[in-house]
Amino acid sequence: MVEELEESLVFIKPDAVAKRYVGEILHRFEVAELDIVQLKQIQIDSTLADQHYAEHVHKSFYPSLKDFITSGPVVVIVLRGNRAVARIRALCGATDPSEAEPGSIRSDFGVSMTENAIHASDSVDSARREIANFSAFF
Ligand code: FUP
Repeated sequence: MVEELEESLVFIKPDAVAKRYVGEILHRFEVAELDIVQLKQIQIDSTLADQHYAEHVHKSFYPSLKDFITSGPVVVIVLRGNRAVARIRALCGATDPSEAEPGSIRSDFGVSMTENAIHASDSVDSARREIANFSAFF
């Protein structure tokens, strides 16, 4: 199969950082032979939250999502590897932890639709946009 080197923007959300799951989650990416290009613990502010979740800002759940995502530090990571975007999404599992595949990050560490442990880009185009949004913080 042809090598498709991709980058993805991932962040470990405040719930998982607070519960000290960062090391375990990073280990899963390293075992999957994904390379860490950038890694930093930051606080997402109001502007960055609105930029990152631009497609959700007018939805009813957004105020509580924004409160949560700005409530504590997140660990932002740019990962690179063969077919990284889809492989990382598979490692994360479905958005709702109760529906996420057993053994996936959200199944193991998420607690609700909002407190679901991790974000990962859903396409190569999203990854480009999201990496640009976060680049000032690296
Ligand atoms: P995903 O791509 O899996 O992160 O999921 P979505 O793009 O559908 O959702 C973006 C974020 O909104 C997710 F982190 C979950 C959150 N969300 C809620 O908090 N409540 C909802 O009802 C739907 C999504």
